[in-house]
Amino acid sequence: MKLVVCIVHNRDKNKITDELVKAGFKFTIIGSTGGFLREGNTTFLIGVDEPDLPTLKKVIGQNCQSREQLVNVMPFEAAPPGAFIPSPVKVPVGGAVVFVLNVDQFERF
Ligand code: 2BA
Repeated sequence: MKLVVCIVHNRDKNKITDELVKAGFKFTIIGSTGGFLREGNTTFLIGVDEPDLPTLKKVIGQNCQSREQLVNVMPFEAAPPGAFIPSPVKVPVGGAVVFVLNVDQFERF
């Protein structure tokens, strides 16, 4: 068994949730915050049998979009008075960041 940790943009949360349920996957949704943008994103924990992994990756890949977002590199409030404030830069955000971990044991009591 594998544990898939999948981080997506909040905008893709509902679509991915619907499609995962439709495809019969079991999962937990955690509200999370990206360390760089410090915006809310969504983390899925999905326990999956190894043969189902390719299907899962397909469902994730087909239901989250990569997009560009403008961000200020230095938060305005963190800049000292009179400091040069860099103009916003574009960073690619999403579609999904996926980690696949081995599961030593899975028990249900
Ligand atoms: P954030 O940390 O808020 O990052 C949002 C996007 O900002 C990233 O998209 C990336 O395009 C850009 N970015 C992140 N760190 C950067 C940096 N140091 N310099 C320049 N640009 C940077 P994604 O790579 O698609 O990541 C989306 C979210 O997935 C991240 O939100 C974070 O919550 C999570 N994530 C990504 N890589 C991770 C990792 N290695 N470990 C844990 N979480 C990760």
